[in-house]
Amino acid sequence: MKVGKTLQEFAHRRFNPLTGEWVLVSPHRTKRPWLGQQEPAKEPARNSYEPDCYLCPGNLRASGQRNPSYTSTFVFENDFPALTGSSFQGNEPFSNLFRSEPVTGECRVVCFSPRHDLTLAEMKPEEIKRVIDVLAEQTSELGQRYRWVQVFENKGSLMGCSNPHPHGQIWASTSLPNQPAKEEKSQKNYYRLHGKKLLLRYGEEEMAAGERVVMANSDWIVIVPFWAVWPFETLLIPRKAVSRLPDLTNRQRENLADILKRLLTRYDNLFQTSFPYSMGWHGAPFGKKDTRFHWQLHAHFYPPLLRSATVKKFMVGYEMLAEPQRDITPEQAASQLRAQSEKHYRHR
Ligand code: H2U
Ligand code: ZN
Repeated sequence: MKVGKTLQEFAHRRFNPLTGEWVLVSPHRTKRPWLGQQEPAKEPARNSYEPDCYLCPGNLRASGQRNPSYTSTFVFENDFPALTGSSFQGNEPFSNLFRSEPVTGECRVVCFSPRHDLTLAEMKPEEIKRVIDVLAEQTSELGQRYRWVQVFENKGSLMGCSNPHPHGQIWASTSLPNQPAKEEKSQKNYYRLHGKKLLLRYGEEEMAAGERVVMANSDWIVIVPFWAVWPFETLLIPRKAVSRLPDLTNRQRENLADILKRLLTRYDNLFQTSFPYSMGWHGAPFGKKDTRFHWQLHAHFYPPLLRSATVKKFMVGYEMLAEPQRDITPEQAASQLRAQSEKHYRHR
């Protein structure tokens, strides 16, 4: 669906069919003056190896364990896991207003490569493909024991990432967390009503409209979703029905590496900075009930930056107390991302 002129000019709300939540869009406000904080852009030159980094090959971690001299993607058990193999047993005191439940799980850290200075955007497609293969293997292994496997990356100090060595994380849990629980419900309902996956249909409609599409290849599409909350938020979806990372064919993985590299390069070029974000994969939950028919694999990218390498969007005030709000429209954000080169600014 292409938006009419009114949605580019007047305040309105947009609905997110995945979560059932609304976002307030205020395009008329994009010209308001900005007197907020201008943090200085700091882009320290990085070495390919850092003796003090707990993720570099051969180095000591906080736990006292030493990393092997790894030469490609390396996974280890998080030394400070948020989920562990044990929780309480039996019943805690329970009432409608005081509910708790046990949860067990596992947390792992994934070093994308031995190089301390190499983000996914600057890795070779075949190296990114290796990361994808590892994430798929991990998902299928942990999915045998856990209901939900959350693969994510927290990138940049702005997002609270503690170490610049490019890495992702995997948290697996016996319970279905809030966000996937909402998406599970919506995708299941949509499939029941329409006999088709919600995000498959959505991707097709976005391809036809074009105005929110950032890029596509034969297997993947990247969209600034109609209901995006973060200024340059994107949604990455396979163009055919796929439920989980391990279900991707070799060809789809190669094309994923291609589109990831191109997307992340555009992100870096937008404000000429190593673009911070939180991103993560959502695939069909595991367990007894088969969720694969209605669930379409996808990744969300949530970058905090608004108008420069230092000016970010704050989710405060109205967002915390009422609902998310944005000024620039998703259509404007998509067009800005489309205007970026796919050659990385650091290599020009
Ligand atoms: P960030 O991606 O948010 O920076 O977190 C890095 C993770 O690495 C964090 O979950 C783990 C932390 O617990 N970590 C280790 O497992 N071992 C260490 O020696 C330090 C950090
Ligand atoms: Zn390192």
